[in-house]
Amino acid sequence: MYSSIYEKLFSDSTGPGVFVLIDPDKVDRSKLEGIVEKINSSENVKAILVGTSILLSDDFGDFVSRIKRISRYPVIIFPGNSLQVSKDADAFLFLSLISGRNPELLIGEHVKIAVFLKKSGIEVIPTGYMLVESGNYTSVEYISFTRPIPRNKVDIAVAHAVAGELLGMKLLYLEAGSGARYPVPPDMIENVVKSVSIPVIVGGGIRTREDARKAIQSGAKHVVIGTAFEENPEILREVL
Ligand code: 1GP
Repeated sequence: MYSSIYEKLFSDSTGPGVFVLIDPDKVDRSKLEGIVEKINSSENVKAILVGTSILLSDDFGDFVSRIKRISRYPVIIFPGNSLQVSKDADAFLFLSLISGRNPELLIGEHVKIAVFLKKSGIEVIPTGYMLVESGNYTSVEYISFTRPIPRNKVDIAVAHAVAGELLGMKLLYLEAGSGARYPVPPDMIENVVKSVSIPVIVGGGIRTREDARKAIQSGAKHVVIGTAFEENPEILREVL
């Protein structure tokens, strides 16, 4: 029915949903299948993202295959660095941290894995990744050596989003960072969504039904939820 994961997730006929983030640095391996079963039991989910800021374990490929084996949803790599690749995933977010000015995260890490990705045949989704000030100092800000876009600078966010679209990105990810104190402000989401014709997903600090609904009502195609799911898997049932 759909020719790609991208089309399945982002076509006009696809309603809003949740991308659940599974962080390999946080998961007890003996509980992995149980976690995926929990995700499978929610109708609100659209995809599973797998990724982390650092990667402290040496089993990333096996970790992705174990999820893929039983997931009813597409499994998409959301890589914190070029070590996080696997042919077993359904798709790969080829992230450029366009809110920052760190060349490694604009082109350097990409060069390291581009040939592998192309040969692997995995579906690659070029994604403009935009870090937004979150009220606390997040891992992604520390690890990436970049400053987030100030929360009240909607015009700056819009300019970055449009630049990303014109550079050929197929998706924008507005990110407050895992464990953010505040999620991305609704007016920023709304203005970014209005300014581009590519889909926008939003994550970081989304903990409640209200947070998720605000993001969706502001035009986010899907929301990304990590920490709140780790703390309470039942959130998936009630979040949208
Ligand atoms: C992080 O946006 C994701 O990259 C998820 O953030 O852990 O705060 O839900 P949370």
